Amino acid sequence: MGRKLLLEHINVPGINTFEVYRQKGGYRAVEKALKTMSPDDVVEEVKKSGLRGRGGAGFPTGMKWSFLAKPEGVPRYLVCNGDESEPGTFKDRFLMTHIPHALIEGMIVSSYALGANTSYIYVRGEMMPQIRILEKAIGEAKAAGFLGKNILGTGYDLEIYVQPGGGAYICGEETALLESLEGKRGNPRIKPPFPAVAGLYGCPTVVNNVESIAATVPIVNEGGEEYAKIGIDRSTGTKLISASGNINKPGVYEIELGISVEEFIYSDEYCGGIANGKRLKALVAGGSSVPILPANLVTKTAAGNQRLMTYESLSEGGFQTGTMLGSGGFIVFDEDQCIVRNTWNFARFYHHESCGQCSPCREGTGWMEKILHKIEHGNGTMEDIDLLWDVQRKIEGNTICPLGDAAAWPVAAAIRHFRDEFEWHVLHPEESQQRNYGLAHY
Ligand code: L3W
Ligand code: SF4
Repeated sequence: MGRKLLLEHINVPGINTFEVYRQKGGYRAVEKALKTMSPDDVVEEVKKSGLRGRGGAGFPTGMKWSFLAKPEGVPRYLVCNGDESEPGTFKDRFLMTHIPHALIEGMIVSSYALGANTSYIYVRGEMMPQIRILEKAIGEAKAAGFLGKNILGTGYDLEIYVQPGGGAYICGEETALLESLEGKRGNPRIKPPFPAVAGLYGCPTVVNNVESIAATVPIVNEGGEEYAKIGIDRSTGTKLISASGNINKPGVYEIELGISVEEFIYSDEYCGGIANGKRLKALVAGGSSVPILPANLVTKTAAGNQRLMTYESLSEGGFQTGTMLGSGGFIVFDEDQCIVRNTWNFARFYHHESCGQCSPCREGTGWMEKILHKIEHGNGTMEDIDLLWDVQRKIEGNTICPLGDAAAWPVAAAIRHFRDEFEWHVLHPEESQQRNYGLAHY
């Protein structure tokens, strides 16, 4: 049984309340940080922990924090990215729903470390229940003296506000999120400058994912070095994985980074194997934005190494034969899945969610959706497959924000590994038109 740092008490009745969370040792990290550590001490522990951003990019959290500019007399902000919308990803919603004080406690510790006196939690607009849960948790923490003026008599002041999101996937891109928080349309900004230098209202800002912020609690409690003992290589600590698709036990699991992909899929502790006794066909390991892996590359890499649930192992082989841990949106496809249909479904999503600022993304996502739809419905030609390849190549690397890449990568990987399935649709138009299955649920 792997160690649980975030979900240890998830099954304790009432753990969503301040009282029970506190009985289980909650808010110890706030007491420890504010009373016995300087803000720089907290940053140091996070650096030692090796924690990497849990939203998708895996950027080292301590390093991001140390980039925060500190000009005299200018406020600094911590913004929590709770705009979870990546297809296949639902771990932040789970955390916010069931153990909201883990996030509030992490917000206090992290805000203290960064010298922020006003912090925001930007929550996906559709998640109204979670917004209410967080507001209740903030009220409880404030009533107990953990928020507001002069927290625990230490002289540190902090207010946390919950902001409902603008209802678009792109608002989860950090600079679009900041625009949206400022009351504008959520269009991504060109980076640099990074938010750490010019973020919310032009002030230095750190934007971190829900899970990253919650992870600072065990890091402060146990120390960065202890946290770093879990995991392998530069993949330290635990990670929440949203598991879905054709598995026996879909859900949110906390894993120790470094367990094998095989164990995660087949053991009863996690996914419990492929549903209905079917065979594995493919895996999307880190949300819809990452390359799909065919079955022969899921449990072993192309070099014959065991594939592990780490940033490094999942990306071994680059995009030719590897994928990414991403946001941990783990979607398992069985033998009945139609890769073309699933790829079209992803492409449709990115086309709908493109903000339209850059033409390669605005136009290219539309073309990819149309071509995939044509092929999947039995109206495509062999040239369409090449055209699709061409379009995705012209998007990648040519856009303001990563949404363009995220739309291109799954299409590229699907053609790379499953070209025969695209060709099958071209060669079997009538059967293609009749097919009414093969779309995963996630
Ligand atoms: C200061 C520098 N800061 C980098 C910071 C930067 C950001 C972080 C990572 O995209 C990915 C995307 C999705 N000085 C810095 C610096 N930073 N250099 O580091 O930045 P970046 O640009 O690598 O990534 P990102 O813009 O954060 C995130 C992928 O995640 N994804 C999607 C996830 C969606 C969700 C969701 O719905 N919740 O998580 C899944 O794989 O495609 O590639 O903070 O400022 N020199
Ligand atoms: Fe908008 Fe797409 Fe350009 Fe991102 S890549 S800024 S979503 S058009």
